Amino acid sequence: MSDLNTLEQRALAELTAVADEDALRAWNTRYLGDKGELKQAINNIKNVPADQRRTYGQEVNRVKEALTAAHDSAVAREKEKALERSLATDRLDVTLPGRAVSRGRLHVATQVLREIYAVFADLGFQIYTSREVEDDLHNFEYLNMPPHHPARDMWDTFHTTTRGVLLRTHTSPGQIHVMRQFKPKPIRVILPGMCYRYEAITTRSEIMFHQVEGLAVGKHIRMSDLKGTIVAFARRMFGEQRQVRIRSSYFPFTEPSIEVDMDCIVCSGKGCSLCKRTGWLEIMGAGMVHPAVLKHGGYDPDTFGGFAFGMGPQRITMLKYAIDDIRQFWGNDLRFLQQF
Ligand code: FA5
Repeated sequence: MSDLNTLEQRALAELTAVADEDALRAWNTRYLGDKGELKQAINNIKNVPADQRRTYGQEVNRVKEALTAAHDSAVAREKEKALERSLATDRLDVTLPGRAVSRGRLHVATQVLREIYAVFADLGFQIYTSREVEDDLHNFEYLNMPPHHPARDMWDTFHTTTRGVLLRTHTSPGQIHVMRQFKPKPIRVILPGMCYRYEAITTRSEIMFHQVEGLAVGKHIRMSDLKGTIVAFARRMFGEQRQVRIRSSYFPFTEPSIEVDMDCIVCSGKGCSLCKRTGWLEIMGAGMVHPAVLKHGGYDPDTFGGFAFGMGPQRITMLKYAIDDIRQFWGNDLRFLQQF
């Protein structure tokens, strides 16, 4: 018992002399730790004569509680001292300007897509989201390209390991989905989305790029409607003075097929390096929907007609901002992206 008393007095005396948090930890290990002196006193209980064990046990508990309480208040005291020290030495200048948080922004591809959506929304077009993984039927066959049709070579295709399943090479297969869903009603939609082509990456060509398809189907749709829509789009997107030129072309799913040029936004037709001295920039492929495609979509080509167009927003963005390399779009270089 007197050993316990001595232990308690010694521990408390040492605790008052403890000067910092390290010393306090050392004290705790020495007296209250797993291998500390108090633990030894508890283990010693088996050597105490049986008739004194109860009193000894009670005394050990009392000493343990006393030391624990003293330790807790020493911890609080040390924390208080540490706070006072830091208040005295660390200074906070609340007048310093804050660090600017850099704000994210929309990718230039998204910005231009949204501009295109706004123009076509004003012209009465709805947005239809079609799928990126397609089957051969929709990407080719229903678009008037049966197996072995030579025009399939116009689109270098990523095939999946499942036969007949591929990544769409253009947004045109969406025409079939939308027609089958809306038939027999008139349609006026744009179909934006990512397309994939297994081709060499160059300054003008990527293996993944956006297209915006347009489709109008109705009973009285004519080539002049297509032309009016294209002119309205070009002027809203690139300036009210824009001139549009139509050239004859070939797509299996339109007849007749055209390609559309717009007078160069830099030189207004005089000839410069952007338009390669021609005065014209190509902006899209288009045409009147082929009767075979209307039929596959569930519309009777004797009653219904339609026009369709397909443009590449990345190429359009390159024209708009004089970007000379399409690889910048998905290169994730912040110096490029932050300019928009
Ligand atoms: C087509 O893909 C047709 N489906 C367009 C169409 C739709 C015609 C409806 C008629 C009726 P084309 O392969 O030319 O056509 O592609 C259309 C546009 O997509 C091009 O003018 C170009 O802007 C863009 N494009 C095509 N390939 C790439 C590529 N590798 N990288 C970036 N843009 C591309």
